[in-house]
Amino acid sequence: MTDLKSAPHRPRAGRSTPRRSSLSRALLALTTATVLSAGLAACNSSDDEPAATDSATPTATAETTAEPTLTATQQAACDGLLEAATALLDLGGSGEDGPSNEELTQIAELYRGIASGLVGEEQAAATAVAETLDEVIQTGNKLLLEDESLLGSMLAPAAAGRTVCDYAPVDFMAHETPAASADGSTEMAYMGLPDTLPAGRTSFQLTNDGEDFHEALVMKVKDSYTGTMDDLLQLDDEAMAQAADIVAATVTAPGATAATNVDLTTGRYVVLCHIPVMDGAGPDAQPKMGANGPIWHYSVGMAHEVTVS
Ligand SMILES: [Cu+2]
Repeated sequence: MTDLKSAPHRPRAGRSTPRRSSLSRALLALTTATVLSAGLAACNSSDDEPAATDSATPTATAETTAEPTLTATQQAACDGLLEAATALLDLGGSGEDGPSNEELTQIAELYRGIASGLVGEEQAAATAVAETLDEVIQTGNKLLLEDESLLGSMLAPAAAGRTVCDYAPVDFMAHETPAASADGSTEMAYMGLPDTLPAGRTSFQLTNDGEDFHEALVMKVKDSYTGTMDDLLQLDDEAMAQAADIVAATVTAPGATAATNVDLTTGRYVVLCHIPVMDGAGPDAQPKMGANGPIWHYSVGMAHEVTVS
């Protein structure tokens, strides 16, 4: 198993800025979030077949007429899932010591609201998030924030986005292709992500059929940024954070599936995987380094632009 927790990609540049960029926070969260993937894999029973590519066609078209009949608490939970889409990143912390008690209280309240509108495993997961954050607030033990079961619980309720909230489903896959190149590098790509999507509440579901962890950071490109996606991917983290905002994020272990929900608005989006390519395998593997630092999955193909209209 790839132990990214020990990988030296925690951002340090953020210290020089008063507020950490959302991208830096994403990276911080992912150093812990990837650890949770082992727990997610355990939660996904082996009879969970990865989605076939022909089912990856988004069915996001004729959703406007029939509003689902939801109770008030269900509707509140569905609204909460959109907010929770970036809560994982917020745990990375907005200060040197991680998230403040005020921030933790907000996230706990968010998950309490989600829990009250859901049932079953998704409700239990949301309740577990709120209880764990309460404990962190009471004890000050922020190590609990790195517990893989907490992070798994934070992602699990997102599945209700399509089953309860009826958000338009978009299924895609993280795929690795062993390259023919002499250095044995791997090419990576998302399969099944469309080039265009209609605006509206959308449930992204990522299935990982590779051997490494993969994530989906859904980034809304700012109107002020006019470069191409390839231009964007050349930017360093700070510059990328100036060009685009992370609006949703999820992460999956090999063989697992994870969801995230976002209310898409008109404009350009880039979905990318900001996990480093590892040099070798096993617990001692280190990120493969390029001329400008670690080589990210998005640099070897795991990025896709989606235009929302
Ligand atoms: Cu990846």
